[in-house]
Amino acid sequence: MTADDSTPPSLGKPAAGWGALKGTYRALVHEKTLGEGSRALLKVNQHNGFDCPGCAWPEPEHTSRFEFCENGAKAVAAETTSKRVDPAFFAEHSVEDLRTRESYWLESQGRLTHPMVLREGGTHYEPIAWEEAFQRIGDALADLPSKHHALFYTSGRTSNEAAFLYQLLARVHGTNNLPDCSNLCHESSGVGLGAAIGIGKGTVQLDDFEAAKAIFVIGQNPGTNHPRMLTTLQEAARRGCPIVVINPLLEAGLVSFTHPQEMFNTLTGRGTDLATHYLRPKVGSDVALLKGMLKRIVEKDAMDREFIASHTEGFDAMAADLDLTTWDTIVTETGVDRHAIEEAADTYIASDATIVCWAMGITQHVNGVDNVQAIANLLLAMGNIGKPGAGACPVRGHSNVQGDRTVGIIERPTETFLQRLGDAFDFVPPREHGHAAVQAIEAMAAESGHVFIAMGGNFALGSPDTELTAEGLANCALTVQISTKLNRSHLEPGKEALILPCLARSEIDLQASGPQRVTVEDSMSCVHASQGHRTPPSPLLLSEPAIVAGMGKAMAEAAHIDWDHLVGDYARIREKIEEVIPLFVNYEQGIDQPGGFRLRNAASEREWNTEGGKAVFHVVETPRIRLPEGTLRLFTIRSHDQYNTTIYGMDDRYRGITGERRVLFMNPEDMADRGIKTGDILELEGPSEDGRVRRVSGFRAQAYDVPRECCAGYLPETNPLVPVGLRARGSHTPSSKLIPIRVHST
Ligand SMILES: Nc1nc2c(c(=O)[nH]1)N[C@H]1C(S)=C(S)[C@@H](COP(=O)(O)OP(=O)(O)OC[C@H]3O[C@@H](n4cnc5c(=O)[nH]c(N)nc54)[C@H](O)[C@@H]3O)O[C@H]1N2
Ligand SMILES: Nc1nc2c(c(=O)[nH]1)N[C@H]1C(S)=C(S)[C@@H](COP(=O)(O)OP(=O)(O)OC[C@H]3O[C@@H](n4cnc5c(=O)[nH]c(N)nc54)[C@H](O)[C@@H]3O)O[C@H]1N2
Ligand SMILES: [Mo]
Repeated sequence: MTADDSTPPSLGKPAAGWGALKGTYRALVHEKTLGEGSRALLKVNQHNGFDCPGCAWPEPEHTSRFEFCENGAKAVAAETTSKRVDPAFFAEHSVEDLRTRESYWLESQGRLTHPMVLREGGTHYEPIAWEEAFQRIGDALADLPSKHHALFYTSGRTSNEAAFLYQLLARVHGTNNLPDCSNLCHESSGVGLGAAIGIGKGTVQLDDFEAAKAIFVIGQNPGTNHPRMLTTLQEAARRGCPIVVINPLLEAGLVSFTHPQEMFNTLTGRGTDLATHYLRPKVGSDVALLKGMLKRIVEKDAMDREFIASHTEGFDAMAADLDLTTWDTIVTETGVDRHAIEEAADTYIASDATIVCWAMGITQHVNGVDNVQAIANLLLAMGNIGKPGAGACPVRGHSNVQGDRTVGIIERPTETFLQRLGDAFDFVPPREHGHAAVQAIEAMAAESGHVFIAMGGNFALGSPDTELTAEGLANCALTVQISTKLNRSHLEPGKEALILPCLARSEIDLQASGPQRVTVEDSMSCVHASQGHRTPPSPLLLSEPAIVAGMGKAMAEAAHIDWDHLVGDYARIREKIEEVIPLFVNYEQGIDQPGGFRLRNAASEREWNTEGGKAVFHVVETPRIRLPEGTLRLFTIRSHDQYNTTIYGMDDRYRGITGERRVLFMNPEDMADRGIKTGDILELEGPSEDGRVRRVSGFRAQAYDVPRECCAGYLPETNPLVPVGLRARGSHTPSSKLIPIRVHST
């Protein structure tokens, strides 16, 4: 059954509640892991347990027994599945055959158990011994025409220890080509905040939510993507803290929420109302809306003048630009009326401590960096950084994407970092900046013979321009995927391809000195330990650090590093991290504490590591989006049953969709203009100015409450429409939230 009117059918029912309990149970049953999976769930986010492999929302310090959510449970169930993808599976299914399967099917086949190779000209993956696999990587890297033909991709589940060794490996090889999923995700936050407040991270801690007098949630859908955040918002709502949402879609999770653990004492089934204000701008118009709020603040002379004078620069230029931005423009661009924007501004003005949270609705735009800087302007105007209950909160995606960056997964490292790394490991790291994700795609597509190594993730589907990315991967001399589960990236091989299966978070990682713990950093700069307790699904699996060490030992340039020593006890890797990155102080003792420790965040102490030593107001351009007649703004979103490219199920409960993913959510008037009815089958055509045809078909039209001229579809099915060149100025983040498309009935 699917919804066919223009309001999400699930609205009116609170998010989570019984649905979440049922969803958890179903995920465990589907993965045939009811016993194992449930036991594993008891260890999630507990001291001496493992970090939830789901999102990067922090754990409260005094956790209750069940510190996980429905979607965390799905991630754990997916890991602890009793199903296996072994050599017999690969003997039965050719690569050609597997390419005809949906991602959902690939994911459901279970855990990878053996290292596998697809030899040049081969039709099937075959088992390969670890030593031979490592040797082939070493040989392929040695054969490259230049060091920069090697690309080392990372996805954000990788632990600090594995990530640190991996960036070392890339740099010892001789390149800074370390594209990562952050390039596709929060890069605009890093770049925008770096320039505004001198650090590319958020400034708040979990405790701040208890002290906040207003909370803004912009371009984020926590009900699905950070469900534990709803508990925090619920507590805030209950004590009367206003919650202002800015989002073109009315997301059920932000309207009302019932905590699954309270189901039994809220027999009425009524949830807590969350959003007190819900503004629904057209996609891509946030800068205009934020400028409207700032205009109001200036008009009412509500700025924190003392803070502005002593801590910032650039206010006057920013204010002068506001004068040039008329309310007419603001209202036309956003489609939101002036009164609603002024009300949101008045809520902001009335609060003396405000937190602004945001995610992909802000960062994945051509003006993603501007969006972030407009948010920073708003915060700085009233001194809302560096005091209790206030600050910037970019809510990260993957559970350790922030930590990976901290320990060196970056294509533009600083000179200081490189010097310290070189000193600690006795080599001269390369200085040339490397490729971010989109540049890696362009490089692979333009020239054959690269070696592409992926530490986790699903580059083939997570990336924009799916066809171009596949061409790039096919051009490679060797592709290597370090993975837990089968995915599309294994089926877009280079001339030769390797699958290296690794341990997952919940599993025992046994090395020479005994079982190991790893560390991760959450969205609020807290670093803590994670230790698995389950028996791995196959004795052949290696940990991610051990796989990096195996590759290192096969590389002549890396021979001077004692990889076995480092991997024998991960505390030795942490010692090296501490030596290279001064932010880490007493690392080992820090992670012995329940809840771990927080990395120093200078901006939250009002110390601004910018060029001028002050926080900076930026003049940002007001977007004037003028698309050719008939074009719609497509924004790509996650369903409730997926983790990025991993599809757990075919439903999207809060949006009322069941059993399908090729859906285009459209405004009813836009449908009428085109003679389209709910249920019609559509072809979607993306930009083609660069001469490439971008098309996907078989999408079912669904009337939905979206602003005019905007429409939404799920990633990764819509990724073939996202041009690699359509990306944020300054951060190269693909414009996944505003792709000009045309729709045709077929
Ligand atoms: N269960 C689950 N959890 C996840 C993930 C997952 O796939 N599944 N993914 C993880 C990752 S890597 C990430 S980065 C996060 C992503 O977390 P989110 O950013 O919440 O994910 P999206 O689905 O991309 O949702 C973006 C939201 O922005 C809104 N939006 C779109 N365009 C605009 C715009 O122009 N302006 C505004 N104001 N809003 C807009 C959309 O309506 C949507 O509500 O979640 C992480 N957690
Ligand atoms: N159109 C569109 N495209 C997008 C986005 C969007 O909003 N719209 N969002 C972007 C964002 S925010 C992100 S972060 C990227 C995500 O891009 P990626 O991070 O590349 O993709 P994921 O789907 O998160 O990766 C899933 C795979 O990771 C592997 N895996 C899972 N756990 C582990 C582990 O513990 N170790 C290892 N080694 N492997 C593991 C499994 O094999 C699984 O198939 O996608 C981006 N793409
Ligand atoms: Mo992400």
